[in-house]
Amino acid sequence: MNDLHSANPRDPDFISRCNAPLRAELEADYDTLTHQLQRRGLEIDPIMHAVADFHVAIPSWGVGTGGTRFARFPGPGEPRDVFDKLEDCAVIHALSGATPTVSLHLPWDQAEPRALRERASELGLRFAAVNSNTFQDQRGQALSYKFGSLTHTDPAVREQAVAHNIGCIRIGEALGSKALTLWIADGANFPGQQHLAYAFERYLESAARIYAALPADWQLLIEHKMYEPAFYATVIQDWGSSLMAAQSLGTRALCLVDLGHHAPHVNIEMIVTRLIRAGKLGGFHFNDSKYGDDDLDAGSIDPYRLFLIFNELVDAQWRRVGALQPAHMLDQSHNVTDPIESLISSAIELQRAYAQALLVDRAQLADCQQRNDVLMAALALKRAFTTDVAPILARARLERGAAIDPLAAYRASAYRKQCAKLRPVKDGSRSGIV
Ligand code: LRH
Ligand code: MN
Repeated sequence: MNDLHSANPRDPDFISRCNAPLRAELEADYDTLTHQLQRRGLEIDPIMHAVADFHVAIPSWGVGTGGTRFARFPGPGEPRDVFDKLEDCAVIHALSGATPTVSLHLPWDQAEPRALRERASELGLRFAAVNSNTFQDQRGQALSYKFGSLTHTDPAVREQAVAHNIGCIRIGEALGSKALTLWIADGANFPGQQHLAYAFERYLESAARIYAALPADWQLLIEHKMYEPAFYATVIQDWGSSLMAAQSLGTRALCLVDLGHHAPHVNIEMIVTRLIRAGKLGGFHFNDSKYGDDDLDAGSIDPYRLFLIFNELVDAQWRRVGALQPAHMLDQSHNVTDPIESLISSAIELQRAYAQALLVDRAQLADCQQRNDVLMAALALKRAFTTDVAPILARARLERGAAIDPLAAYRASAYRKQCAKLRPVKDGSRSGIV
């Protein structure tokens, strides 16, 4: 691989040069798995094609090094603006074959929409949901969001927040997005600080005005979060509040599940099943966590939980639950890894969980559940989860013209070193998530 140093990782020739020495081994492994699955009555190719069709959106705010309130340690070759971010997103997609869309955050990614759209299409990218931001005060902003935004007691602040969200929709329209993700930090740090019922009514009133501004083919994705930055009560604190809001707003208001926005040990796959039944599962922000909203790499802490979520999605497909097309997005903060490497491997971890969920023998599982054969029912899931589907994932990438070993190809290209030369270190903020 030595002659491959400082190559353009998006160059199809570079990728096929990286793949060449790996193809024979992949074919052999794929063949072995083909026979293993045939013995289980499973055809491998339809699963591989389903995995190849699985896509997840990249959060623009995830390609720069993330941080915490304590510190942020920027790495070399940090993206300087949204155009650098798009460049990096295109590298992730070229090597993984699984991330053709980018979810922008406004105003962090503010730029001329036509230029953004043109650059994105040059890079083979499209735009997923846009994210509004009324959890920070921007320079020159008239009214502060210190005590809330869409639920603030001052109608002028609510008006400002509604206008910002409508502005995001208009920019999103120009970019070709089809959804607005609405996460607000509104809440309280002290019992008594906020009227819990009235705050929710103010949310519904403000959100209804945002919903009314949605183009006919757009969705509003409501993102709940248990706590942070509010540490006593958050207005849209849980899936119940989110579902109540979505049901009151209208058919195109749906619920977005950020895996890190729940208390430890909460059964998120159960929440997913309930939202599917309500016809309100709009999408995911995939990540992983051990304690709070840690925004760690998807599948890095609890891959079985990720598998169980995809198991519910595949089960719903198997039960022919109609119109189930949740928007899959990653939402992570990469504080100690190269964000591009973390996003490539996280997209692959989602494909892994999906592939394993497609291996579950659902007829056998249903039979065990019906006969209360508890252990065999549990093992029906474990058998799928413990199947090494790596040949399916690599083959799906190859089918997509991507890299059999994307991380090795990324490192062989020395893209980060190239960025370090091209992108002078800007005096990054010493704390904060972006
Ligand atoms: C809130 C959140 C939300 C984004 C932000 C960057 O914790 O998950 O989705 O707006 O992270
Ligand atoms: Mn999120």
